[in-house]
Amino acid sequence: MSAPTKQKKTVKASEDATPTLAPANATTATAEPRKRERVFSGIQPSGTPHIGNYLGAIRHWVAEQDAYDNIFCVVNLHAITVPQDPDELRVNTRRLAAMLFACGIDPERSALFVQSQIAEHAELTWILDCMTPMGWLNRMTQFKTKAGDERETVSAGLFTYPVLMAADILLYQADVVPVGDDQRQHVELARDIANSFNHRFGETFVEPRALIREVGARIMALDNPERKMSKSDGEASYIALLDPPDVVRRKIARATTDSQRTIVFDESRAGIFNLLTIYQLLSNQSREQIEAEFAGKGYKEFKAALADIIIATLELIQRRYAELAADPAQLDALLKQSADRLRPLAEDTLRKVKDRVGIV
Ligand code: ATP
Ligand code: LTN
Repeated sequence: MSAPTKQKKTVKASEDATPTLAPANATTATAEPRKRERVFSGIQPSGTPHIGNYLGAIRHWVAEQDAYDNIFCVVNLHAITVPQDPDELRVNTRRLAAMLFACGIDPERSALFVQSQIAEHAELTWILDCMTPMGWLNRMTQFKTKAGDERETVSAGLFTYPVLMAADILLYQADVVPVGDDQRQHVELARDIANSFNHRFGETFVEPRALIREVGARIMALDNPERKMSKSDGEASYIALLDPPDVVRRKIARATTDSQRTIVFDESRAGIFNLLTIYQLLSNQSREQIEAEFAGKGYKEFKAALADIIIATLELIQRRYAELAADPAQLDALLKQSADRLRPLAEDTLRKVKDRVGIV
C-alpha cells in the first residue's frame, strides 16, 4: 500500500485551536493562537549521548530556542524496544535530562520532559498502530538495520517504534521536527500517518516536517566511517559527551583515516572527511579556512587540534552537568514542571482523536 496522496488543506499551526504552550512559569496551557511554530524532538536514554547526537541534533535545539515554541523529550518508552537493565534505564533517563540542560536547554524557554510521564503517548500510539498499514512499517530502513538477522526475536515494539515516534510528534501538534538524517524516514511516516488520519476522520493533526541540517546531520563512527556514530556501538566508535580529555585524545588519535597526506574536504575519503566535519562544526570556520590552516601539516597535528576543540566544548558541558547531577531533586522538579505544563495539550489532542474514532 502506498502513502496517501497529499491533501490540499492541512491544519495550520496559526489557525488551529490547540492551546499554546504557556510560558515556563505558568502551570496550564492557554487557548491563545500560536505565535511561533512548534518544535518537538526526542532522544533515547539508551547508552551515552555522544558528539553525533550533539552536532546532529542537540546543538540546534539549543541554538534555536528563541525561534520556536520548544518541546524536548527523553524517550524512555522508545528505549525499551531493545532490552534495558531497569536500574540503568532509571539512571540514564535522569542523566540524559541533566545532560540536555547542561548542553544549554533552558527551562525558561523550552519544555523538557520524560515521555512516560505523559500517559497519552502510549494511548495515542495504540490508536495510530491500528491506523498504520504494515507495509509502511515494512519500508523502515532503521528497523531492517537494527533487527538484522534477528527479525524473529526482536520485540514487536522495535517494529512499531516509528508509530510511537509519530504519536510523540502529533500529540503536541508540532510543526517542525529537528533531527539527524537517520530520522528523516520516521518523520515522513509521522506526516503520512497524520495526513491519512486527517483524510479519514477530518482535520485533527498538524502535518509535521523534518528539519535536517546539511552539515553534521550524519556524523560517522570514528573506527568505521562507513557507519553512523551510534550509542549502541562500541566505545571506540564515539566520543561521549562525558569523556574526559585523555579519552578524547586517545579516541581521536586512533580514529580511522587513510594513507594519503593532504587535509582537505574530500567526501570520497570518509574518515578524514568526518573528522574535518566535526572540526568545522565546532570551530565555526569555513572549509577553505580549515584547509588553509592545515595546508602542509600532517594528520597528527590536525588530530591534536581536533582533540583540543572537542575537549574545550565538552569541558563547559561537563562542568554544568556536574552541578545539575548533584541536585537530583531540582532536576526531577524541572522535569515534572514541564510534564505538568504539557499534559493539557496532550489530553486535548487525545480527546479529539478518541472522539473522531468513536472510542468512548
Ligand atoms: P542509536 O544509534 O543507539 O539508535 P542514537 O545515537 O541514534 O541511538 P538517538 O537518541 O536515537 O541516538 O538520537 C537522538 C538524536 O541524535 C536524533 O535526532 C538523531 O537523528 C541524532 N543522531 C544520532 N546519531 C547521529 C549521528 N551519528 N550524526 C548526527 N545526528 C545523529
Ligand atoms: N526515534 C528517535 C527519537 C525520537 C524522536 C521522537 C525524535 C523519539 N520520538 C519524536 C523526534 C521526534 C531516535 O531514535 N533518534
